[in-house]
Amino acid sequence: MRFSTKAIHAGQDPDPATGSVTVPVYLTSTYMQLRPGREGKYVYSRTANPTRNALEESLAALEDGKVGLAFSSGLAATTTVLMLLRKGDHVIAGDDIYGGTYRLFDQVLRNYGLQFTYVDPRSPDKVEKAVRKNTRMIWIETPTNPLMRVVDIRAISKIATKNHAMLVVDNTFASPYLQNPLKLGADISVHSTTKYLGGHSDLIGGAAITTDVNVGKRLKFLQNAVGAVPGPLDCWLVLRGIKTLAVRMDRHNSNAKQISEFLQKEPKVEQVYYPGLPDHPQRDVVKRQMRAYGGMLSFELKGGFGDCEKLLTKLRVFTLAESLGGVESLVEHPASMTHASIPRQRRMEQGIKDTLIRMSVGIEDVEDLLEDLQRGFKGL
Ligand code: P1T
Repeated sequence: MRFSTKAIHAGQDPDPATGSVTVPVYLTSTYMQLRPGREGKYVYSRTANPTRNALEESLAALEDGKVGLAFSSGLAATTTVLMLLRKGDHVIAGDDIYGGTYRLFDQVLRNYGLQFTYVDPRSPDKVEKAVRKNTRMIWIETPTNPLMRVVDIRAISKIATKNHAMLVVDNTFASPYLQNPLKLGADISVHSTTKYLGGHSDLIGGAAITTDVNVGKRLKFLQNAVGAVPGPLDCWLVLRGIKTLAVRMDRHNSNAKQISEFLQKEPKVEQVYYPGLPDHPQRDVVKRQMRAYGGMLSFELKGGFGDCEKLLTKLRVFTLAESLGGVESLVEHPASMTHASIPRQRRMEQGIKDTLIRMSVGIEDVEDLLEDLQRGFKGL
């Protein structure tokens, strides 16, 4: 089956009991057993739930993986994946990642004896040089949050394989419609399903998908043992979102492309970061590993923070809010919002300046978005 068909049908056969065309929401915590000690297919909803199972099958199909697992948030998926490691293990992580992921690594998991080195993964040499004897995992995002840098998944996967480390790719920004890390050599693809997969800014969820059955078994064990599972209603909402993922992404893509071109021409804009622009520095990698470019972009404003604040509060169709990947357009200020948990010095070194603005371009009529921006820039 091709992507759009899988998105509607994988894991979502009509309900055998009733013929219901959509997967029922199994709002139950526990299941009647016929005899003690002999477990039926379902026992307890932390371990398995039919609505969650449907979502997990769908996620596996979308990423061409063997095992898909759903979690209560993107960070819950990340935490559980990191629990594949042991005290003393070393992780090489990309230096431009979601602020919350950095906070989890640096302020939580480091206290449990995991070691982290941050490198710019656009340079495979730097990743290779950071490998230690105890390196067990390489963690990258691509495109990155918020600078839209692109990492060559295949090149990094070669380094991971050579050094017996797992490669994990946070595929949230691209979604499985635009990029499939497992096909490019990654071991695990992670998502915040809060974003494009859910698609309507109405839930918090996460996912981890792998082609490696043994890794999948261990992750399933951890999913139950750690317990960061989503409720059935949230699973159902993600499943419903997934059905329209392909059509939404096409529109996100075309709207973001037009907005990136508008911003490039706007005199108050210093620099636009969008993988769909011909002058994106990793254009060749983009072309190799992404089907299209998505709805996320960021840009540097000329002037100071005052101008940023003015613009962000003048927009009417774009909503000032964290998060991304929903049908509505959002705009935010990484330095004070999504990436505020990264120390300022470090943020500056990475290029997340106080004048950086990030947009999640929605699927509204692009003319309304462009008019909103024209109005916003007027008088800056
Ligand atoms: O919010 P949660 O569902 O826990 O997902 C965390 C997460 C993981 N990975 C990436 C690439 C993300 O962007 C996020 C969450 N990001 C935002 C809330 C944001 O506005 O960037």
